Amino acid sequence: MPTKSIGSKADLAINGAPPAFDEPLHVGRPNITNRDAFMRRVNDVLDSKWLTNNGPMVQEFEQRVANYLGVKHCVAMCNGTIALEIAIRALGLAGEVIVPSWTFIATAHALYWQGITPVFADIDPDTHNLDPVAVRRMITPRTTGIIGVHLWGRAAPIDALQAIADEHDLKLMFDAAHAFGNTYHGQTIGRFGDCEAFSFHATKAFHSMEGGAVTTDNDDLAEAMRLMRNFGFAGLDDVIHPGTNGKMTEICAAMGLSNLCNFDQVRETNRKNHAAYKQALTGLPGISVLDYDPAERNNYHYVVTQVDEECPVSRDEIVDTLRAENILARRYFWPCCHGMSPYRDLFPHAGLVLPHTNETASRVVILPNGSAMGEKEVATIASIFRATVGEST
Ligand code: T4K
Repeated sequence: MPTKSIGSKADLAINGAPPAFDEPLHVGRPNITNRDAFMRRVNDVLDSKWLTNNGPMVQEFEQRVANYLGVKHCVAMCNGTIALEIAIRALGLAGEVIVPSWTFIATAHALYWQGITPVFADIDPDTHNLDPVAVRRMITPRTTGIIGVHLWGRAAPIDALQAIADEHDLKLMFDAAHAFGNTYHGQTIGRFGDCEAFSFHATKAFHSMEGGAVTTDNDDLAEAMRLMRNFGFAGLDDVIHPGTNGKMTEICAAMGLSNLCNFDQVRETNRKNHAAYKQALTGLPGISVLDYDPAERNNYHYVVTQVDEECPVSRDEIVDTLRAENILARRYFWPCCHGMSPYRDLFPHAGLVLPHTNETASRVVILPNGSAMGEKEVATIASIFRATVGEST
């Protein structure tokens, strides 16, 4: 609950006043949706003495997620990064793969970790997703694939990327870490490209504490990934494939199953908070809240505000002001992958072909959402914005 009302700059913690919240408000505070159902499942797991290795909870989780997404296979993994890595390996990607730089570092690392060069293509500043024209420009004889990212859960330009992949005989996969339950042209994300990789990290709209999955309609690909996540074991004492340990635990699957039942509630809470933010922040000079297409289904997990030139204060001043109030706003994903190690040293000139990435990512602030948030919290955050930009409240 907020602890003060804010009428002017003098009321701001950054100017010496007490913070607006005693407890920090996080971006990505986990939604704990159904504690009793989860605890019942935990007891079942403990009673069964089957804790991991493709147990009954994981199998049920895979089936339910596949049904929910309308895809043939869901291959559950221990986290989203391993899901990306296993998908990349199962698709046989090598050489260079085109990715956006404006994404969580795991998208690039999943390639680099396997000796593959991530080649960063620019984004469309309106959609925040890969610009297909920029993708074409980055294709070389070493390119083997494209990884589109559905940033903030808004679908990448799937059809255009598929056309490029078909034309150049490239693999196409998606990092769908943000997009659980969302649609593209009315079809649930999870079946596009060769496969899609999800993260079910605690901070995601739908989570299993730690977890991830690759979804696909391709039987052979799913089979290869199932082997890879279990060291390549096809049976007792029988390894037929190089593999790793990417297995989801039974307790994580239990958390995922209880959260899946309540996912629609989480989505509705997020939608209401997003609408409240939108209404409260609209009209402030140089501040806008990114829209979600009302014709699609969205999880509204990320409240993305953009701070433009007309705003009298900078993006970073806004972040510092909010953090002083105990509102832990985030500059996702700054300074983008090409600004972080090892990529900033390997490709010191990458930024030259990423003007929209640099410009747009430097203007974004992500605000808290989820079940820890409600009308009062959103109203207080809006009053902090108003005082910061010098509007009377
Ligand atoms: N691709 C994309 C596009 C992704 O966004 C991600 C992950 C991946 C791939 C990889 O998936 P995973 O391997 O992670 O499954 C967080 C998450 O750790 C990361 O999963 C997520 N993206 C990214 C967008 O956000 P950080 O470094 O910002 O997380 P952190 O630890 O600062 O947590 C965020 C806030 O939530 C903090 O204020 C603390 C709070 N928090 C966090 C946890 C874990 C809690 O209150 N409770 C908790 O249990 O990366």
